[in-house]
Amino acid sequence: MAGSAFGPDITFLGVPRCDLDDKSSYADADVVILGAPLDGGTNYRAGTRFGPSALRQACYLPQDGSRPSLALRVDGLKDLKVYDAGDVTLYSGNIEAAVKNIEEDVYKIASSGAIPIILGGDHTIAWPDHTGVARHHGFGKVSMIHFDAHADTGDISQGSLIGHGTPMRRLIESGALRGDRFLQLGLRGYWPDEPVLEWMAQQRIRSYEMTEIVARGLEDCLTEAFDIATDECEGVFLSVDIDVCDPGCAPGTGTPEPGGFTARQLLDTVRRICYELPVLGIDVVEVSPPYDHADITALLGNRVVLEAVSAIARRRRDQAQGTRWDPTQPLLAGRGFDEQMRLITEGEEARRRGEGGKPHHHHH
Ligand SMILES: [Mn+2]
Repeated sequence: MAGSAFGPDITFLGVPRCDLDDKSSYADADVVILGAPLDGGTNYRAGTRFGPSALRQACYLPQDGSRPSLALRVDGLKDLKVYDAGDVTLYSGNIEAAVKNIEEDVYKIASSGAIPIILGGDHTIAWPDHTGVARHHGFGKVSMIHFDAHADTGDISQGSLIGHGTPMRRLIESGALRGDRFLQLGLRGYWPDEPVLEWMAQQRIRSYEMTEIVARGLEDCLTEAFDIATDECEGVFLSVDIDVCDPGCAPGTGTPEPGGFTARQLLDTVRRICYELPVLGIDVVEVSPPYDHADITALLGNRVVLEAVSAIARRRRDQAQGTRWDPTQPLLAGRGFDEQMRLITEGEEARRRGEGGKPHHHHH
């Protein structure tokens, strides 16, 4: 452990490394990134074992552990203490041991007071990811907002209780997650079947199928979901299956389903959740590099992580300073633009008055 399962041995965009076996190496962490290179839970196309590696490096900028956000005006990777613990030791062919190891590593991070961000891996990992967080904050105390084309609430898949189609049922059965504090957005297509839908209804899950989201508007659905997710819970676990996006925005995934979110919608939504809600854990799953094209899916997954970290940083800054982020603010407002405009305007006025062509560069 404490390294990447598959080379090169890199951290997320160059943030410092920590070792989960050495508590002092992440004692001051706000966020710890953890890779879960598992694809033993897939029922169709595999390849997500290469997800953590791709998510860590998919970017055209230097791997220097710094990413100032144009929109949020914070450097999430620098303003927060962010470490990368490397990949969980696991063998995709031994899924029972794999989920146990993932849960233990996530629990180590959560119990240190840091937010774990787990890079999948197939969606099987949501079971140990949420459980590891709930072991620290309390079973039933961590709601979940889940983005996915698929409900992932199956019971037994191809003879196995553990797989990427069943993690949400395991979480509700164990009591880690309350069914009535489980919000799903982006479902569509032709699965699950009636008996599974009936079980979901009995658990009082709130599932937003794409048609409802389009008819009502994403923002309305989110506002409603936020109220449910924060009721009687310590905080929220955010689980992002990249296949919530349309395959045009995320082709590199195991079970693509046409008709999903745009990349813009997903990034805005992740930003809004991490800015407005107390997020206790995050996973980004189902990025399968062997099926990707031009790194489209890995790039989006990398930006989902960055958007989350940036929004958490901005949330904490605004809470400390009593301010609030304004999404309508022009990019250059407050960045010397006003002074530049004053000089240009002054120069134009001078020209109109016939005082010469050059604007004044001195202050009055
Ligand atoms: Mn899923």
